[in-house]
Amino acid sequence: MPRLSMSEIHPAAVSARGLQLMDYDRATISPGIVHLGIGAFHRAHMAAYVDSLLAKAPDWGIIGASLRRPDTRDALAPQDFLYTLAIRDASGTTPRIIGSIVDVLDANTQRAQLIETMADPAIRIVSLTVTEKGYCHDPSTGELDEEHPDIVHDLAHPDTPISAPGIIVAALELRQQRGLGPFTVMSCDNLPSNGKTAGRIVRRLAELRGLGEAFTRYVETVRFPSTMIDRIVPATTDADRAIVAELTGFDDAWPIMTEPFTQWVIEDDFPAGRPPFETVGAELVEDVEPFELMKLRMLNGSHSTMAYLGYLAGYQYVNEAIADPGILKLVHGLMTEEAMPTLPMSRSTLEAYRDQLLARFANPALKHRTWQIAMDGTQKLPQRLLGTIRDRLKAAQPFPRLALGVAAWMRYVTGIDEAGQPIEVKDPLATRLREIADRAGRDPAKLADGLLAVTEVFGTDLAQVAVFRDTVTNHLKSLLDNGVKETVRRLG
Ligand code: CS2
Repeated sequence: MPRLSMSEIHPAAVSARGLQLMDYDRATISPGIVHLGIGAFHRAHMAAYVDSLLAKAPDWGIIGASLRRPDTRDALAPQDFLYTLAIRDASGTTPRIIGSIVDVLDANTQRAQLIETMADPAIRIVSLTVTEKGYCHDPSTGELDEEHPDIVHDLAHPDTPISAPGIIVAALELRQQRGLGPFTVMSCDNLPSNGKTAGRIVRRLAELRGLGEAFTRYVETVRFPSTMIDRIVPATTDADRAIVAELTGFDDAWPIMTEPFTQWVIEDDFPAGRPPFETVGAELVEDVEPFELMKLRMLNGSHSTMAYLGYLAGYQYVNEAIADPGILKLVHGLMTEEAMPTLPMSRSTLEAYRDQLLARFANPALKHRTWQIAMDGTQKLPQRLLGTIRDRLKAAQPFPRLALGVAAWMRYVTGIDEAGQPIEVKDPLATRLREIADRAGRDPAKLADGLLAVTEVFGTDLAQVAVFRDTVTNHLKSLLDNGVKETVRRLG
């Protein structure tokens, strides 16, 4: 089977197989965007939008960069950076070849080239999907974590930065020295006010660099539009590779599997210019916050809750968890009774959004692992569950289902599932969580108190709120004594 690449694509043969191909001449594409964090999500989302607009705007190709591992570059380089996006639901799989990524750099071995590329006048946008932890911030406050090992490194070695904020600051420094205007920084991560958060972190790091007034003023002119990004993208497996090969007739080292749904809401604030995103389905708005809040609290809040409960109960995939009537009822209630009243949208908009989410979670073709979503809980809980809980507390309203989501995370980080099997808990704070869990054993009050003292997650306020602590502790006791299914059933 031929390896996917430009020379192997013969349009007639390809379209006979129902394979959707790019509608532009790839030789005419030049880069306008550097994207940090070229993982599966970006390749299913922004890269697909950009692919749809390159015929009209060929100077917005993407140069991707991996900050941690060279695996994406190694997989895509032999295939001219082309890859298959396979869109899946119960009715089947639709493959599409994406060509918007024109190069991928591996930051570890091509650091100087990456920073130099970002300082190229043709680059007008630097976008990011580096996950929550890539911002090196305190998730509960959203401020730069100045003690973060990557930040400490970048301050000591400013010319060889390893963090995303460090790389951005280094590139801005070069642009300023060369008399070039700044690029626009567009965060596409699931953080609250992701643009504002990115801006705060980059400005603080620039300040810590102590490069003087002129540089501080330059960095103040950088724009950081917020975005709400949405598409469910499970990690690719070997079984997926085989499905894609069968469908397309190509050997693709790294296809991406996703769902039909996609959404992108962007704050229109790009002084250095932007591609015509609005012509390919993105919504350009003045204020993205209401959309972001809706998505984080309803989609991601449900996702994390289902991930912890579902994993513990033995459900490998989200669609299996949501097929459990108890979990479905819980997630429906979490959205309707607890999250929706905290959101500024109309009731009918929120109900339609909820119903669409429940259908998306049930997509049987996606194979989205609960373990994947369970990852990095300390970085996710604040914006997915705790912000909603704070609003419920302020309004003197109950939050039993949100509290169960928090308790399920606590139960999950003990590292043993309900069948007594070890859980591979992936989290930047995993070691600390492990120590707290080991010290507490199966004592729910000790475990809850120990974890509530992790201020990066809970801030300094929540542990002091008796009703919050008690609700979480009671749920945790029930999870430990009775298991997930019984606890969910009792909640009704
Ligand atoms: C998920 C998200 O892995 C996770 O934590 O909740 O990646 C989710 O699939 C996306 O935000 C959907 O847009």
